[in-house]
Amino acid sequence: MSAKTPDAAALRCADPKLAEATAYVLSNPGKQLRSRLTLESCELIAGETLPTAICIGTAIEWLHAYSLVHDDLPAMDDDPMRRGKPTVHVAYDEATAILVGDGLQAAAFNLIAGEETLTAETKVDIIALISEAIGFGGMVGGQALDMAAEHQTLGVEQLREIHLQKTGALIKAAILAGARCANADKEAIHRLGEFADHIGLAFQVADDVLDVTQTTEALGKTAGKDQSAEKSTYVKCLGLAGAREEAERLLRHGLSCLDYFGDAADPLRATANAMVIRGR
Ligand code: GRG
Repeated sequence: MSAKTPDAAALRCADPKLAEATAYVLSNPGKQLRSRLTLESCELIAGETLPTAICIGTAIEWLHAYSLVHDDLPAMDDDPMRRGKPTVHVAYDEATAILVGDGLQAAAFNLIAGEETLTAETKVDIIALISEAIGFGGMVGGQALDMAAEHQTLGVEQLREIHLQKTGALIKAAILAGARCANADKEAIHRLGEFADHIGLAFQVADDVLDVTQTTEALGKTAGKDQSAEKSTYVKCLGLAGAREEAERLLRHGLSCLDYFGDAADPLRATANAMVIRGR
């Protein structure tokens, strides 16, 4: 079972251009790694994929899509390509891209709020968990720190601080929300949280490596962007071989957190491996 293909019609948007631009984003959903993590983490705890996890995974994908649309804007990364197609501000215009992102963020929380299979208490917990992860102390704050770090060379500890927030927080929320909707106990949440922190960082390190080793065609977004924008990356800090080693070290540590769950965590192990060992 997988997350629902997000359907723009269900978002009830009366403006044809905004509706079309939203459909343009949602019809090209990317790898859907975060919703896969939500479903697998739910399945690990509940022994099956609950419909609730499909709803939460879909909402997480909408939030991720919003972050990419805004990240690509001229005021941020100013990127013309995403998922192999022109970015929203290129295919439409900048105002439309801002509104698509804003609308997707609201729609994601509305989707969870309306989910009938969740109790009110679990909904509030999950909405609190996800909103904290994408806000000032998470994805948005991490994005600001990352932008402020351009033209600098940061150390591994500073990069860790930034990317636990910018990239890691939503990945962690995806994993923990899947476990929370299955009523995971404190120990399971603790183990999954530590797994998530390491996998989120390893994913970012792998992304930095791919930026310098892959073509624009293979990535579906502009290759070499980190260097041209003078981003502070793991490759800049550690060199290519050092960054690869760091990704593997983080992956190993993350996977060790799953030992507690035995074979039941195999799907999560496979996803973690796929997230870090990409395009080599
Ligand atoms: C603008 C609010 C705001 C936040 C932006 C997540 C983010 C913060 C920016 C994305 C920049 C980036 C390329 C980060 C590296 C890790 C990452 C999120 C890669 C893209 O995720 P994938 O590979 O993409 O899962 P797909 O397209 O497969 O969904």
